Amino acid sequence: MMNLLQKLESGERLSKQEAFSLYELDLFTLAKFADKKRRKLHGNKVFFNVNRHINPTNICADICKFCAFSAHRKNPNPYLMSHEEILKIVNESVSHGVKEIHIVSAHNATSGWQWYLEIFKKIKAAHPDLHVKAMTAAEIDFLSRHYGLSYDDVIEKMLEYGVDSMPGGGAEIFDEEVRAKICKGKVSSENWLKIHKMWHDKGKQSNATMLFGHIESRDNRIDHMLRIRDLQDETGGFNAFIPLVYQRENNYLKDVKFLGSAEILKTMAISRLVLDNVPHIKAYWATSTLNLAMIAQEFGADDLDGTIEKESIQSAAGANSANGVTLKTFCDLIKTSGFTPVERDSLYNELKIY
Ligand code: V47
Repeated sequence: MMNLLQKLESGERLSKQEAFSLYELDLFTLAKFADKKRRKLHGNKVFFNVNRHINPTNICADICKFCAFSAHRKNPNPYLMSHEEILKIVNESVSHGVKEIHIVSAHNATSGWQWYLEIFKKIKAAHPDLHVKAMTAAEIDFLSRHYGLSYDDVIEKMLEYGVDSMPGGGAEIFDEEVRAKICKGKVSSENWLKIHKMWHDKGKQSNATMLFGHIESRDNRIDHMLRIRDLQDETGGFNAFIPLVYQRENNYLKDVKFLGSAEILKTMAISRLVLDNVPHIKAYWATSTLNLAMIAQEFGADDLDGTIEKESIQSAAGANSANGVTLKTFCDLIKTSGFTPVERDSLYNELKIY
């Protein structure tokens, strides 16, 4: 333990063994070192962007037990947006200042791959400067398997049609045993990492998520972070790591206890300490609540995601995020917490300091 504390003090890289012992430290020791690291990287800044989430279909060929978004027995409300509907939302969003569109869909086996990909070309034709963050590795894997395309075919089409960066969804928990229990049949951990590597190798950036607070162990979380750290050493393509707090309503994962706030904050701090090569740790307020996401800024996180405007995945499972948050609320909260609000673009270039 002494050696671990010394390493945390000096800011040196933690060995895998040391990473696995971090949860044994108390919250405030972890906070002290995570905050030190966060301040060294980002000072007093809290980053956010002005974005809009769109989830164009909830019809899904997969059955992830944690998911309340896809149309199923507990959510018998299938929908598939037309490109016109999607464009209308994009146009409205851009007209009031949205700079990033974040598009994530379920795995629709009847819409055709063209429906998934051609929308990006239409969005870019109308708004060449709008950042399109779209297509999780899970969607790429689904299109590849279902429509007989290689990963490279899908990725090349994403590039051709105007996807700027990839979101971090679909990672869940990499441990294969847990994965088989919560989302059997979905993209494997190995392929999730392979797809992000392929994307990074094209000179593009992405994020990485981790869904926690369900049936996984603390060791599973550390293992997840270390797999991200290894890939990041190779490619350097991840912008942000996003620990997503599991929401428990309207789904098929039974007997899951509420995760305490201290455990959430410990996990944020540990993410900052283990992922020494990932620039940003995002406290995604839609899953942690806005207040805890703000407190997480003192425990290693430096980002809140964005204003979102409309959110369908986490809110379906009980989160209070359906209608986003205003820019003013963000700025007020960040300032009253003693931080500096920094509006960023999707690749973390600073746009405005409030
Ligand atoms: O991968 C599904 C998660 C993710 C639940 O890259 C749930 O900037 C909690 O990846 N409780 C999609 N989470 C959202 C996502 C994301 C969000 C914000 C920013 C970025 C980014 C990416 O939603 C899925 C899954 O892990 N999810 N169900 C649930 N019950």
